[in-house]
Amino acid sequence: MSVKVSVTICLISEAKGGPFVLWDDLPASITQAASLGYDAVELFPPEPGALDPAYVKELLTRHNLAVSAVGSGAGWVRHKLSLTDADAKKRTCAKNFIHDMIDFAAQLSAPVIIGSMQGRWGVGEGVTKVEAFEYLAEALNELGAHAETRGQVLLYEPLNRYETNLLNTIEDASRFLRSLNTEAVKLLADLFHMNIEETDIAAAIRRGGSNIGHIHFADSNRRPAGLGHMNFEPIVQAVRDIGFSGYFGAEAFPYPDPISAARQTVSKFRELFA
Ligand code: LER
Ligand code: MN
Repeated sequence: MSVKVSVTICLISEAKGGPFVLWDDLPASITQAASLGYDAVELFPPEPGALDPAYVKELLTRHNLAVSAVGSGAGWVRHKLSLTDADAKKRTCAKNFIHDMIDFAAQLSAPVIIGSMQGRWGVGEGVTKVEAFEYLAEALNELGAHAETRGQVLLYEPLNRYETNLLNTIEDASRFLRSLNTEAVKLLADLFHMNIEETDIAAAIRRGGSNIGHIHFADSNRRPAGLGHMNFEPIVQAVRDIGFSGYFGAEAFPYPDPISAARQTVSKFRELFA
């Protein structure tokens, strides 16, 4: 099995300006992804019930595409729901949102990503570090077990320090995942966050090893791969060395425009994995 490439399609109007390649129009974006030679699309729906899975499946089948992953970021950007909220009711709403997103994604044979919904700890948040990690562990244990009943894993994404103070590196996140009582939670290694937080991105990928379930593919400046100063060759070698056979999901700014960004990414991917 070889590494595959997917492209993000964002359907969340509140996320405008975010690092997603294709936007708004699902059928047109799926047609574009297929015509550019992508293997899959990564979907960011505004709600778990926003899309009819049968309709999405029909579009995908027509274009011979898979879904690489489904993002849960709408829970944060639309509803300000976080798994580490001080308020127990809001934590339950956050878990329910992701639970329902897992059910939606499973119908498309895809895992769900927990990124911005992980939240943060601090005085301003009304949550101590110990409490936040307790809440996060409890949520990942429950949601990981739920994903497993749907034949899926759950993808936990370490983010850079400007987005969370929970877990910023692959090593810290790997250690945390080992403390859970489920093995269904895997890591999402986002090269943009790693470029900020890791000492050596390739070494971090080797350390993450088989715990890495998905990779977000962007350059150092979060522009499409090839438009920044990321040194991709050692990263690609590390990905090969760990036997990764998942997706490089293009999560980058639509720079200079969505179609050019999608074209640039797929051409850089083909060059790197030729
Ligand atoms: C989500 O995949 C991500 O990387 C976050 O930075 C989005 O806020
Ligand atoms: Mn990401």
